[in-house]
Amino acid sequence: MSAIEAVTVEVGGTLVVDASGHFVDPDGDALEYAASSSGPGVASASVAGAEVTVAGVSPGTAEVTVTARDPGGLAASQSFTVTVTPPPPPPPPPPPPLGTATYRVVFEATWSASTHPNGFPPGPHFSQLIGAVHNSGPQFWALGATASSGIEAMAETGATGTLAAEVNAQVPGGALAVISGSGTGSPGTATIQQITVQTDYPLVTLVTMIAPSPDWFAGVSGLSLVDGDGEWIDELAVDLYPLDAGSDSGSNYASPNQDTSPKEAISGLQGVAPFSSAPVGSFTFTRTDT
Ligand SMILES: [Ca+2]
Ligand SMILES: [Ca+2]
Repeated sequence: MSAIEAVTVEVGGTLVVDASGHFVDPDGDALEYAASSSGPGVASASVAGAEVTVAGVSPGTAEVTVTARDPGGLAASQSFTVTVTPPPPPPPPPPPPLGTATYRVVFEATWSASTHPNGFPPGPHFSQLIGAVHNSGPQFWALGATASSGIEAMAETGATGTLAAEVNAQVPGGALAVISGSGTGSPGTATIQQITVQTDYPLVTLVTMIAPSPDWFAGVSGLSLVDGDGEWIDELAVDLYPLDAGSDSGSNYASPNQDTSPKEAISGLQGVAPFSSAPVGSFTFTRTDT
């Protein structure tokens, strides 16, 4: 009769020990086997014929005792140690699928004789909305930077073609798409019913000319629609303050064209005459695919 060797099994795993080779009946009688575990919370044991099945339940060690009994009731027992090891770590979760989200964009123009009373002009309006869905590669405008030809044209005349071409030059790789929308009288509202953003293109740039004006505009640059946890933001409202594109030197709403050459840096005009410190409008991005 040979001893049953110690065994090792993972949590959740099983193995089978054949007890028949470890017990011998001198009379050649068939033996009946039973098994019990000293720690069923660590390892359980069950028997089918002479096969003892050991199952790992939780990390630790337990003694499994196997008893063999002959028809006459004579019994013999032996024990073996079962070491239960932790299960292997689960594989890392797969990366999240490439996500998309859709948003409605509402531009609420609030530039008016009551919010900006100093010399408020007749015919106040904002030009057609123009911009891009993009990633951190391209930057279409920034405070302190020099306006591109597209930003200059937008801010001075409301034209959108040059800026759209600048965006399209970044597709694919830097930008996903041009986004555009109607203009509006001010006060007033313009809505872009749907823009689509992607995990790898989560940023929005969107601008509009303050009109009439020399080179003044409002908008956002590289606004992220993803929060700090990497989740799409459900709703994001951004106040818009007047900006100077640095490409025309007119100082009043109705100033004649005075090209600034070389261009100056794009700067903020909040609180700079003729503007008050109030915003000229806001963008509200509302997720529409949830
Ligand atoms: Ca200017
Ligand atoms: Ca100019």
